Amino acid sequence: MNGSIVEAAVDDFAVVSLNCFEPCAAADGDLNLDGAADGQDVRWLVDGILNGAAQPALCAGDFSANGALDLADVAGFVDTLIGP
Ligand SMILES: [Ca+2]
Ligand SMILES: [Ca+2]
Repeated sequence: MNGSIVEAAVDDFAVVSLNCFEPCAAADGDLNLDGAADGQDVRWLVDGILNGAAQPALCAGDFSANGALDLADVAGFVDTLIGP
């Protein structure tokens, strides 16, 4: 290139996908957001483990804090259901 100037420009682009996730607060087990962690949330946890889940259900059930509903969350969920 010996001193020559190369100019380039981007004149057209599109954002095809943008995911903005808020950090999760501590999981509370209330996956269906009805105000209580109870048996009604079991189906939501199972469905989330099998099929994935979006916020806020993901945050409510992600006891292992790894960003996904998985088997690692079951113990924390059960502890919440039967806890004091
Ligand atoms: Ca609930
Ligand atoms: Ca998890």
